[in-house]
Amino acid sequence: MEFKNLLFEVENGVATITFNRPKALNAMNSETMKELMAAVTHCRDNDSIKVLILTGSGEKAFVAGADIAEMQNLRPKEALAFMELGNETLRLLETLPKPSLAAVNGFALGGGTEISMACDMRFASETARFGQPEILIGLIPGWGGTQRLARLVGMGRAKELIMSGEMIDAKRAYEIGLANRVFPSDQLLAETKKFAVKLAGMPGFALKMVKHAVNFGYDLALDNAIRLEMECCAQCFSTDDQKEGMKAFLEKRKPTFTG
Ligand code: CO8
Repeated sequence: MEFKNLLFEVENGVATITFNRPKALNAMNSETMKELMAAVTHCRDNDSIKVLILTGSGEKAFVAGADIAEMQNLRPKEALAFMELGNETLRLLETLPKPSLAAVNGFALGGGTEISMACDMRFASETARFGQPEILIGLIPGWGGTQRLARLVGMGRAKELIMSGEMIDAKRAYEIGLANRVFPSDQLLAETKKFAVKLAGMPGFALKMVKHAVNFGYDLALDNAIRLEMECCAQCFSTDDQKEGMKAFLEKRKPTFTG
């Protein structure tokens, strides 16, 4: 797929979307957000793509937020339309029925942290910086930051970050559960791809069920959430991969999953 502000490649069942506006530190304007929606839709609809990685081009930034130049003169109604575009895209990403990994290679600020939080996991370089600095320009997060950050790191830490606008480094992000893993900068993409290829070889339907149960169970009452988990687990028993996985275990050999 060809885009103006994104690079897109697929290798070994892993699609990599690279935000590519390095002069603006990969800030998200509406054009880039529309391209992201098209790229994620393609990943959803293409069975040969098993896992998605999002990263940023250049040394410095994953995504330094929504494009402030584009936003500065918006009226509330226009701002709302930009928020709806962003949130529709991030919800599509969050509910993608396959795993998604953010390889955070530098600044992930405002909309950048928000995009990373719509992914299933965040792998960070040692030079990564996370933050929700909207307050410093008279705003609050608008692409789900108040909600996803609180769910990931707890309300107190989310309010601390959002109210102060302070950035945190990769080490702190790891400590509070925002980053899953931290790597030296020159190893980030290779390590993320290695992990993605590992997931690409796993039983795809079971991965889809993991994601569905965690995402949609999270906001349910515990009894209903456990019922949802049971239904997801039961459905795995209708797959070839479950038969193969258990047969291989009993025959003491490695399984060959077909997805
Ligand atoms: N938007 C537009 N341009 C940007 C952005 C951005 N978010 N971030 C950086 N740039 C541009 C700079 O303007 C500069 O351009 P130029 O070279 O033409 O002057 C270039 O990128 C390089 O940036 P700096 O010179 O500032 O680089 P530094 O190394 O000095 O600083 C920082 C790097 C700290 C990342 C700094 O650029 C910065 O603070 N950027 C803004 C971060 C920010 O506030 N992000 C949040 C934006 S708001 C948001 O994301 C809300 C999302 C949802 C709301 C939707 C509402 C409608």
